[in-house]
Amino acid sequence: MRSTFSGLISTSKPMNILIKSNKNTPGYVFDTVMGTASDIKEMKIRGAGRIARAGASAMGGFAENYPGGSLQEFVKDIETAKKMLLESRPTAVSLWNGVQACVREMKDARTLEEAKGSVIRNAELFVEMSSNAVETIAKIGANRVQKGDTILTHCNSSAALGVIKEAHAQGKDIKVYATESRPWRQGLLTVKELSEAGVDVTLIIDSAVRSVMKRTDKVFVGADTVTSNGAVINKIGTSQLALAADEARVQFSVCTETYKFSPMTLFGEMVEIEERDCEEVVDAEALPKDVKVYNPVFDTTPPKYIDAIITEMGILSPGSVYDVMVRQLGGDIFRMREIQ
Ligand code: RUB
Repeated sequence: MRSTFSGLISTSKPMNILIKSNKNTPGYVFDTVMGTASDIKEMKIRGAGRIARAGASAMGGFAENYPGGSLQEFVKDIETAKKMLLESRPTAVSLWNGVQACVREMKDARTLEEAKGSVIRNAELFVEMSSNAVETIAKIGANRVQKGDTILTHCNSSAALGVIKEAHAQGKDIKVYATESRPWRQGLLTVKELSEAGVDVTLIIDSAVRSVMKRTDKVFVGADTVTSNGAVINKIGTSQLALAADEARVQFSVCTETYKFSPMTLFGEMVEIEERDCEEVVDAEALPKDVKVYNPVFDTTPPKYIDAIITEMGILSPGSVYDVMVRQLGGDIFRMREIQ
């Protein structure tokens, strides 16, 4: 699969992918879920928040268009729909949490209509909660930005860009360096979005990070996953930014919705780092046959390099992630294994 910039979706708005139709076969409702799953797989929908909202919307659409039958059939079919979506980017905890949020009340449903209603309601609630969280993070994070700050960001995170755009809208006269983010070059989306918002933005290649760190006041990045010990998994290269920021005594902040906190890590599970096709890095024909290509798309930044985790619940230290996770999961915490 070749990657193209034009294949990337740049919208930060919640995606409405509910498809209405007069067709009434269960197979048809699976088509819409499959469409979303394949858009996620092919990176047409990307970014942790967007894939979570797209996954939840697809679940809501599935329930809304489900043509009839019994509650048992629906329960079975929605499991299949869930699986299709989760397999599209199997390491994404945001997607897991978004999809799981839709089915959290299914066990209480006594009829098909109740089950469908609960999935539709919870999908809408998730999309709304997730979009509101990004806005709240923008406001809280912008308070950390001072007039005249130079900011460095990586990849294309709606949460991090929300902070930057809000600081700009508050007239803080900021400058931004944005990394290209090889191999998919999501940085091109970032510079486009920031330039459209009127921000003074400069694109740099990934290897220029240490060089521009001298001129940087603050780093804001997003997160794909946050572990119970406060480590952050984000686009490959994020940990290099964190190391360079640490060396230069530059504040390193992670902007993330709390649903990216991974409950599985409480139980000692490691976060699996997605590896993608080597063709995304280089055309295989350009290489001698015995050369291998390794293409991990995320990396882990240890908590000691993170100054702040900016969430919709306020600014956290990496050390308080565990408390937030436990508080959010409440009595369900020891049942996580059963509901996976
Ligand atoms: C995107 C990426 C983003 C996070 C957070 O990787 O690493 O920083 O997903 O994004 P990819 P957001 O392009 O491979 O999905 O803040 O929008 O959720």
